Amino acid sequence: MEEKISRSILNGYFRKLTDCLSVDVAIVGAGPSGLIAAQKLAIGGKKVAIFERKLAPGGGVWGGGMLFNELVVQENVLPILEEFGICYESAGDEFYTADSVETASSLIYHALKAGAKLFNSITVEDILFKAGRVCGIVINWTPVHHMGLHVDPLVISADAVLDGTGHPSEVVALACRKAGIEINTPTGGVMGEKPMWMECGEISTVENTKRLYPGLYASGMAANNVSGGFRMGPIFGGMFLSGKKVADLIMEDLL
Ligand code: 48F
Repeated sequence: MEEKISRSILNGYFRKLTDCLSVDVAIVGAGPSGLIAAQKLAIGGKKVAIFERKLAPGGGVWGGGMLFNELVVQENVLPILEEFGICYESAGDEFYTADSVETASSLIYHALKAGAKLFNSITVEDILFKAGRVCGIVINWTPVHHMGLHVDPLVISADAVLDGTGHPSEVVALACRKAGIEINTPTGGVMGEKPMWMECGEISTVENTKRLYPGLYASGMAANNVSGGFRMGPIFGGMFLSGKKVADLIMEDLL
């Protein structure tokens, strides 16, 4: 029995990973914008794989605001909450609250149910860059990074790479640094996030969600960091809309 259990796990995992060695869209980071993008792209028929550094996907959703596990959204994203089966309550004015644990688990559940594949405990450490295009990612086990081991990575080919890594915009930052590319921002590089200003941050998160270079996109706080948007904290409407917007852009580009 012991051998069968171990063999089943290995066969199941390697079937999944082998099938994802080449995908339409590789999403780096399973935060809210990446998970929503994954669900929309998978529903749209794209082959999607998400690579998440941590054991638990969900990014900054779980902790709500300062570990109070509630988050706030605006009226215009209630249809997305309803689509994902997330309960909400009116908080007065134009704001609504949702349980952050329910939100995180529902985003994960629906991305996977739509057909996206998720690989956790994997860190994206580089990009694949050929003939003037970002065409994949370079992956390694997160514990390899934590332990500082000298271990060569594996590579995933992708028609589109989405940086959903949150505040540090790790993928775009390393693409600029290592490939020396000029990206679609006013300075041609990563501009850096501005401080907290909720109204502006919510708007700029969506505005800054765009194709930055052939094959390279950013969503959520990564988009804001790249294009110099404001921070917004525990209000999540902009994140949800950013995930939806980037999925639409990628769908159009990959037609
Ligand atoms: O930061 P994060 O939640 O992404 P987001 O979609 O949402 C931001 C909000 O949660 C919050 C906010 C809301 O108003 O400001 O911060 O922009 O999740 C990013 C995920 O990417 C993973 C990281 O562990 C997290 O789960 N990640 C970061 N770098 C890498 C990575 C990497 N190099 N490889 C793999 N995963």
